Amino acid sequence: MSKVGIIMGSKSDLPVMQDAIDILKELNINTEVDIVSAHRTPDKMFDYGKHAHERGISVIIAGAGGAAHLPGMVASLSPLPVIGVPVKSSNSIDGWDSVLSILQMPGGVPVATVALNGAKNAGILAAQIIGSADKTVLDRVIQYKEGLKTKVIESSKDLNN
Ligand code: RP5
Repeated sequence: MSKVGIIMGSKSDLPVMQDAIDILKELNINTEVDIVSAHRTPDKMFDYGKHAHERGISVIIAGAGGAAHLPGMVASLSPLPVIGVPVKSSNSIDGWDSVLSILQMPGGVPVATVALNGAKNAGILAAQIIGSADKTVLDRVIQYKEGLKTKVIESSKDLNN
């Protein structure tokens, strides 16, 4: 079964990245979570980027903050789709540094960048990528979206009660 690899530059990113772990658990998709720092463990990052696809990982979610080089560097090393999560970390000035470090990739090396701290959407996007080739996962995504619709309809009913 497909797995999503979730990596982050530091354990301090975990409170944000937990949203990706949680939504993928809810969608019943296996994850492999690790800390991989582009700057502090560059050899581990190279190894991860080169070999993740060989052990059943089909999408990578990479979160980092500040000078956030992890998603882009992993995208340069891996044939897998990489979803980048900009984190508003302690070394981030205002979040824009994290966003732009991940977003502005050169042609040929895409990183699908979600919103600042948008790890939940990264998880959903990873599920949708897997779901495009796996009917069981696609059905779970459809159900999840139905749930979103129901919640909005229910909350608007509450307004007039
Ligand atoms: C980045 O630096 C990490 O992804 C994290 O967002 C930020 C701060 O890391 P720590 O100093 O908290 O370990 O590389």
